[in-house]
Amino acid sequence: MQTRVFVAALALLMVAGVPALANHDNGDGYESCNRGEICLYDLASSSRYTNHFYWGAVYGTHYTWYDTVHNHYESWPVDDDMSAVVNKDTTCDVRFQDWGTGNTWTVANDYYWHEAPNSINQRADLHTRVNC
Ligand SMILES: [Ca+2]
Ligand SMILES: [Ca+2]
Repeated sequence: MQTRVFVAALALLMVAGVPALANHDNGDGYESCNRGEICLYDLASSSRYTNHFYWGAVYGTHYTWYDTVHNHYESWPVDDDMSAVVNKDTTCDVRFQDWGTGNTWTVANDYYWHEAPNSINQRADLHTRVNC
């Protein structure tokens, strides 16, 4: 029964043009980067491939990029692939970390587009909310 309700809700979401919830935390579920969301981007020069979060996350295999042009999730992971971020968290900065090098990168919740520096570009394994 619960499965049936879930499938019906999912179908409704898809009809409404809202991305399917394929990952654990996708912010508000809309393609636009909205207030409260930490918005990650695959490319430094384009917002086409994105993933949005309300909370901290360890990426692992849990998150893949959402293609805002073709409206579906791609197969390639966010893990070790983030190149830009817009932080619209209401209270916190966001800190990215690469386990391999130990490098971190902290981004203020200033609503601006930030390209990842070389030290962490395409290397981040997680992000946490800091300075709240
Ligand atoms: Ca969103
Ligand atoms: Ca890494």
